Amino acid sequence: MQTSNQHDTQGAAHWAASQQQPRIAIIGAGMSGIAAIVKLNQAGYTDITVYEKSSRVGGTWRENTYPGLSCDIPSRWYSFSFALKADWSHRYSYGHDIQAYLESVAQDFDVNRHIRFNTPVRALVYEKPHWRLTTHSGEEFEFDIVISATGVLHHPAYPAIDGLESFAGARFHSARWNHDIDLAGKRVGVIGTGSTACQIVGAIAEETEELLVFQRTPHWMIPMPQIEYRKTWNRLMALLPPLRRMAYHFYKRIILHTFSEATIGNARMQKLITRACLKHLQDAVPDAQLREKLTPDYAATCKRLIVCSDYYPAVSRPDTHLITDNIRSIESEGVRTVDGALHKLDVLVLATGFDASAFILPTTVTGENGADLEQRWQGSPRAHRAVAIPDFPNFWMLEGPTGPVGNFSLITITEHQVDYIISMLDKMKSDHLAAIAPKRASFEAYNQSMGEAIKHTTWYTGGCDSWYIDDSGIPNLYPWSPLRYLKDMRNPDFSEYRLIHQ
Ligand code: N01
Repeated sequence: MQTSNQHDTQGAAHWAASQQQPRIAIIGAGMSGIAAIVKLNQAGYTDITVYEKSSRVGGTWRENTYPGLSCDIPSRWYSFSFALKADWSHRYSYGHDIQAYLESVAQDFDVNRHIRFNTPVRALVYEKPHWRLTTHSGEEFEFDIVISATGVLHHPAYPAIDGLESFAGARFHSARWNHDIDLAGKRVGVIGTGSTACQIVGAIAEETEELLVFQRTPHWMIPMPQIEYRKTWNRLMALLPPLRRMAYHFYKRIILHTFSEATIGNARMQKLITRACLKHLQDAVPDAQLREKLTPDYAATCKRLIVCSDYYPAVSRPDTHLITDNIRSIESEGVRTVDGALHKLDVLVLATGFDASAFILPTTVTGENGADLEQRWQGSPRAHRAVAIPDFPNFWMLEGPTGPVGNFSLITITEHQVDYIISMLDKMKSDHLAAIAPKRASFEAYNQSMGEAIKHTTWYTGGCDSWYIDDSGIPNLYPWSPLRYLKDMRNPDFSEYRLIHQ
């Protein structure tokens, strides 16, 4: 087994007792991995090795390359607080611009020197007080701290539809876009009408010969107030860093006080969002019959609210067909719906979402006394404050289960989680601790109070089904204001943790 260069293990009990650098492993070099590297370095924790399965940084923004890919959170806020960019081209950036931003931050902060690219991790085993990390190729390394930065939505969910494999044309998931296929002159089918599908449909409708959109459930949608930034405005942003900071906080405040409030029981905000969505539908879709098909029968914000202006005009085109009969099967020629119709297709796009309960899985994670993470979760991932799990000491998660996700910037959440982890490392250092893990009682009390609070959210009461809901049938989300979460991350309560000296 190998160990980090900087660490002298000879005779040392553990890093905090011997006043050495902790050896930190981070799994994943996406947005949260980059945030962790930069902030840990800034806090003086520099012995960091990042294991990245692919050959580039970027995570979800590297993997998703579908037409129309953009971020429905304004970029002035969807940015690292330590690297506010002046020259975004649009208020809502396109995927390639965000990927370029992540790569430039990685370069500016000399992040890549920590990363082992093309090195997926197979297993993590806690061998008190260290973690043994095994890569897919069988190499083994020892670390003091492990941070999972794998993101939430990275395992494509393929629909369980009979005959999926028998389709004779080109078929691919939205997160595995096949750029070799020219859509011009083709009959293209898109299964799904979530955030991803709406961006794709808006982008490809003009190019395809005919576009068939298979909708199982209509989604609520507000328009995206997109603008292209003027060069003079961006020059001003470059000259005045406080202006960038003001813009960051402006969007943060607006979004946290609108969308987030609506989901956690603010009836007024809920009503406003519903009204804005209905007006969008009325304005953008002239055909009353089509409008009816596109009108959801559950509460707005129950599923993730879609922010998109291109979808309704695209489905209103004469060469686009919204199919609302459920899919019975897929055949070599196309999709057969329950009314018996066969919808012939050349290309089939599966915009059917992701497995949102995997997080770091299928990497096997074994904690104290052989505790197995997958068995522990059993399809219903739970964590303490979304970052830690009892019996898994010194194992931290960024964007872990039951955290605040939704219509706001995950970068802000991640940065606060990194700060929280740094507080834990500082505590280990000052108190010479071998390990920290949440107390089972704290974890259970926290999750129980979340379970009660979730009953007041629209995710629970809104009458929909979504990826927010796990195998237990309960939304796997933070049920209070994200602002409360950010505050809690800034003020760790160490009494919730076992502080382990040996
Ligand atoms: O996936 P989804 P997504 N037969 O799970 C349908 C983030 N994101 O990739 O609604 C027929 O939301 C399913 O139908 P239904 C964002 O967090 C962010 O679109 O379940 N249909 C649904 O319509 C988002 O929430 C941005 O009835 C089937 C669709 O597939 C998350 O990614 C942009 C089916 C899946 O929708 C996931 O969005 C894009 C079946 N068997 C995405 N199975 C930003 O801008 C599934 N469906 C930041």
